[in-house]
Amino acid sequence: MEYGLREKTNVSVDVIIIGAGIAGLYLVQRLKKMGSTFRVFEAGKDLGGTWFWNRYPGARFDSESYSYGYSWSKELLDEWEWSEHFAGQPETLKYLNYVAEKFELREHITFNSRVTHCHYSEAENRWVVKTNNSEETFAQFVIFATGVLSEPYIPDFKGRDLYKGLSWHTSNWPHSPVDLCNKKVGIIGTGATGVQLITEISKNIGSLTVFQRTPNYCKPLRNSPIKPEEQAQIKSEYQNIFDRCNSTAGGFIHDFDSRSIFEVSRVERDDFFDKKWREKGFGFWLGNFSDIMTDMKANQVVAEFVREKIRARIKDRGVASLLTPTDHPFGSKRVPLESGYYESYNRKNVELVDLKKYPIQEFTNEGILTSQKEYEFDLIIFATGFDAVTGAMDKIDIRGVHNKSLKEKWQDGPRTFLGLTTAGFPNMFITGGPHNAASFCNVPRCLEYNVEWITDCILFLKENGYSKLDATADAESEWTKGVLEAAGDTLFTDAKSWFMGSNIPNKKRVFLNYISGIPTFQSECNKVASEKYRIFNLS
Ligand code: NA7
Repeated sequence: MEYGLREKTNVSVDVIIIGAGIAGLYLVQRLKKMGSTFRVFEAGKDLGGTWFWNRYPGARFDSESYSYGYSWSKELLDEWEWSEHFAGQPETLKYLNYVAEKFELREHITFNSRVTHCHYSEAENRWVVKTNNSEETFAQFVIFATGVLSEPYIPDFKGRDLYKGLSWHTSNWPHSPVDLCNKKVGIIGTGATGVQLITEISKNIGSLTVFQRTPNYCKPLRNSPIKPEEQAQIKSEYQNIFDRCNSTAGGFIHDFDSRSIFEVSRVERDDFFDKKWREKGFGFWLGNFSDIMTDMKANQVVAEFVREKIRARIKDRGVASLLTPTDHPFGSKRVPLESGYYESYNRKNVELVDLKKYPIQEFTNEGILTSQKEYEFDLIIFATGFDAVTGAMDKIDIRGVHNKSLKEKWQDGPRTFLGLTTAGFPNMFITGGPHNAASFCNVPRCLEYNVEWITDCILFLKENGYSKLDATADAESEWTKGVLEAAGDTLFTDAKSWFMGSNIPNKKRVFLNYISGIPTFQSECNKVASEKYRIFNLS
């Protein structure tokens, strides 16, 4: 049987892919080459995942553009030219569409199809997948390419439905342009998304009221167009760039300096900080001294440096104080990269409300009532983040062996082997799952690796006459323990953040990412593959 469009009418295929974002698209490319039969279900009306949904003004990479694209086609790398060092959302979505057209991926995707059920039938050793269109499909393998930050979170504010004006979450920004120039707008949330959005919309708006619970340590992005000579250099160095990314902790071109902050003189340290601060992107965070994320004293030195930078940019001292973080270590939450964020608060029509002092009591017909006063708005924007890493899977009724629900299995925190599989859910893979390097990564670098690992594994099973692969409870326990122990040695566990699941009420507070770095992760996964996947239960 051939792959392709014809399979859309088939109810039984080798593989079902859920999601047509960065991982989903590459899976299509790989499975096509392998000659597998497959279906792809995508909830959105078009492809692109994160870059399809997150089209709010100001949305852009915080990875260097040239480190973000797919690395698997030399032709693609030669053809595509990023216009800026950190591309905006429209360009990234254009890129993904370009890839889909070039490699003829789009026709394999069924859009507007949200998977609601995914049940494993032990008797038949196959998965039964249902969508919101009541379509039922069977497959030997199922791959969740559902994304790390794809399940929007809107807090359950009292009276939220009473509000009569416009409102939406940043990941549901309307597709047609929104004119805010005479509008009274309120925004809740000052994470990486809020920071990008506030900076952009405050330039041309009636008034903007920012409701902030916790300030962040933001670092200048320092974006600029890519000049023709830079373009040529990037193209000639692609292999080095990707090799470099795969050798670092987070898959970015930046990596921690091997020295401790306390190893160098004060002058040397300040020079180093200044140099890193002037760098583009995450260099100041992920390229800083080796101990800033493990030693609180080291972290405090960096944090104070950033606080000084923040204070210097805001005219009003009270506002500056509110925007200066003191309650969590620098970098323990994702560091927002900004391009004029702090200056937004020097505008007369931008107001900052401190929710720690004046919490939101309820929504009203006209707007928001805090413990201090009522605010009236034409539009309220929720920049309140995502039920990260596990949220998209939790929303699907996933059942494995003995009809066991994944949501129940993970209620005290996720348990996986390699962050790619979970015991009792045979032939099921996750591309950006919990305790996988992809959840703390320059995402495509890790997703590409995962897609290749998963498809190689499927090929191995087929070629060697195995029909079933399931992680053992022992392997899973060891992996989970190792991931959590490594995280426990860092300052990441000190913050309330999506890294810890603690941004969602009632979600178990447990580290969701993988912190031991790309080389360690890949070497563990490579070992499993080179040992012919024998650590799994194979039959
Ligand atoms: P984040 O980083 O989770 O930020 C969400 C923001 O929303 C943050 O400022 C939260 O404040 C705020 N929030 C959440 N719930 C509430 C309530 N109930 N009341 C007031 N404020 C609230 O999400 P983003 O979308 O900005 O970024 C997610 C990732 O996307 C980012 O890490 C990048 O990888 C790209 P809090 O800090 O919890 O006090």
